[in-house]
Amino acid sequence: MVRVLGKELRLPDLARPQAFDSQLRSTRLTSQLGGALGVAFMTCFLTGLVSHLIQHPPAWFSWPSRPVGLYRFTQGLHVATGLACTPLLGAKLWSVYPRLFERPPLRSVGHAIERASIAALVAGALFQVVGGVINISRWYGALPYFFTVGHYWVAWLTIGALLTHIGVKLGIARGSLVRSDVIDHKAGLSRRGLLTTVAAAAGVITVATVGQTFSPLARVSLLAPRRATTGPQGLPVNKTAAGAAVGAQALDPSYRLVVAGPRREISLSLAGLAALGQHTVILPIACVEGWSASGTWSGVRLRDLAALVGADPDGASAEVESLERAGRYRASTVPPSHLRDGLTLIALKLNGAALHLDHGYPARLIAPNRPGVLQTKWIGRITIRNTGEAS
Ligand SMILES: Nc1nc2c(c(=O)[nH]1)N[C@H]1C(S)=C(S)[C@@H](COP(=O)(O)O)O[C@H]1N2
Ligand SMILES: [Mo]
Repeated sequence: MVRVLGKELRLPDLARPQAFDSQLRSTRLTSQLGGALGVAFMTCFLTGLVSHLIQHPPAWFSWPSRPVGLYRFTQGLHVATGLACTPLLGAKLWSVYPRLFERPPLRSVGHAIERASIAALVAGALFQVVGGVINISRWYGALPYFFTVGHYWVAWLTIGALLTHIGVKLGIARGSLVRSDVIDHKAGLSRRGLLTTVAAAAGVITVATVGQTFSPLARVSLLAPRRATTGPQGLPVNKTAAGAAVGAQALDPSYRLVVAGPRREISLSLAGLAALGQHTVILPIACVEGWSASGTWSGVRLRDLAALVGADPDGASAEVESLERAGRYRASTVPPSHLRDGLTLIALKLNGAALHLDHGYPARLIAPNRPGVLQTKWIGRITIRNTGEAS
């Protein structure tokens, strides 16, 4: 015997439609849950798409460098709405549980499409949430696919299934939302009670996550593996210098930053970099995994380096390469929108001291409104090209 939602059940009963029977089930409840899930899902999908486009920009796409914290917000929202889908999806599935046992299972082609879309939707949603949580927990080995590629394509599949499902159900849902069903619920939870519980669960999950980016909530953030203030110099570390195998080269006194441009190539020692005009900016690192943390960075403006090598500071892009030999995030491209922005620095200092080795010593990129994966650490070489696109 097990107790489920206040009822005594024998395990074999769970596979029967009566298993979780409840007076609360109604088309209206399912529609209300569906509406909330639809909003959370769409928000999650669109913010995820933005993040993908920034990292793999097609020719038509450009992302501005201001407001500086926009990506921090959209990506925080992506992770929070994704996690909030879990209780919503659970409740919605519960609300239609008996219908999974309908006979005949497929009545018509339309019915078959409808059921297939639900199966794809549920499978896709679970895949995304489970994969996302595993990725945030940095348990990368547990995933049999490369996370960002799988996550991206399954997102399209799932959203396709969602749109099919909405197309099929919209009429029914609309009708049920304007009408109010009469349910007799003398005992147990009311529909409002159930919806409040689900909303509370989604809220708790959100709070438990956003603390990794919003420090007043950090202490209650159980689902946030990274605290915004832990790590050297008060900032979390994603990949360490040891993990990237760059320690020896980064600490070598003969280190030079090579900057190549249309007119010349220069090679700067740390003293040479320090002799150039220094600027200080306050900018966040906003990791795709949802955590973010602000730091005070000082260093040389990338646009000043562009001018030094004969590129147009207002119409050039830069390829920034790490000393790291392999590794997916060893290089990034700075588009003209970010290169021309005076907040984009080759940072030498963080929070008043020389960069910690794990934060990218001797020099790292820090730019406004940009995912953490593109803030390249331990820079060895920068190649700047004119694009002909001036502001
Ligand atoms: N060369 C290199 N730079 C890198 C990475 C990396 O793996 N290699 N990781 C990136 C990621 S995913 C993030 S979130 C930020 C984190 O910067 P931090 O460790 O200084 O907080 O660094 C970025 N820069
Ligand atoms: Mo990251």
